[in-house]
Amino acid sequence: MMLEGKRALVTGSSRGIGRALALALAREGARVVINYPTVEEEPAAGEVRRAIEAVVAGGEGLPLRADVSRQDEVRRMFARVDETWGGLDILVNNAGICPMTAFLDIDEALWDRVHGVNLKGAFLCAQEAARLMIRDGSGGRIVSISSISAYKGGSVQAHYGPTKGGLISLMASLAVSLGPHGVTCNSVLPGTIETDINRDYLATPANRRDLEGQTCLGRLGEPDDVTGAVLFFASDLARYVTGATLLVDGGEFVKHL
Ligand code: NAD
Ligand code: RM4
Repeated sequence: MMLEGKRALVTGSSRGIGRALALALAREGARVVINYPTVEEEPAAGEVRRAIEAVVAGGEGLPLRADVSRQDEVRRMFARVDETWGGLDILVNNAGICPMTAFLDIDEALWDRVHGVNLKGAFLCAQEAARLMIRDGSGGRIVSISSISAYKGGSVQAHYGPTKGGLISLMASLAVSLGPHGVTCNSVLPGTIETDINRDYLATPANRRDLEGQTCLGRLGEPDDVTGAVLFFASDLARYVTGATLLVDGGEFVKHL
């Protein structure tokens, strides 16, 4: 129970990595906001709440709808969190999209949408979280889910990789601004984790084989493979770590020959 009594919010936690993170934080004793973007996602967010209640005695999940790319919705969500729990200790910027698209086919609207969710969304949420954390003066944790795509290019990710590089840079600047308030800001960089975001891409056997072969461990990741790194940054174990990055990629980045 490393996070007993802590109040956490995981953006985009109705599915995939976010869902695993919400459950992992709850298992460590945190109350968790299960953020989701649309009414269509409401049943999935409700399922995560029930899963938390089922696996954690006294566990509490609070589903809240907000599209993180919209400041009005983000502000409303953080106001609800503050009304309900009187503040926030941990923010995990996890919401993200990656509509795989060849470079020449990426139009302005798609570029803006991907940046709006992945990078602006993290900025908007971090700013609201920081206001509460600074006000309460009890420190805090901001963890952003970046990606190995911050470092490596992709033929169908020219709109996505820059948002993930941008998150590392955003966390660096926030580490500087928020350090004096005892708030740490770090980035987790997953490799390829099987979720809805890459389901279609991985359905092509050659794509799957290629990505599996790029790892040292010889397999793709699953959402639970990412939770340890986030729990580390979210907990007291990482109390002197800020502005850092941690690859969780099965050794994809270091593998050359
Ligand atoms: P996913 O598609 O399963 O989940 C994405 C989640 O984000 C969903 O719950 C979705 O509802 C939510 N979301 C989308 N738009 C949103 C918005 N505007 N506001 C709020 N929530 C929104 O994908 P995933 O793999 O679980 O991705 C989670 C994060 O991990 C993303 O930031 C992704 O870029 C990152 N990531 C994934 C991988 C991977 O291989 N799966 C690798 C590196 C990084
Ligand atoms: C990740 C990484 C993965 C890809 C997902 C969509 O950041 O690039 O390989 O599957 O994005």
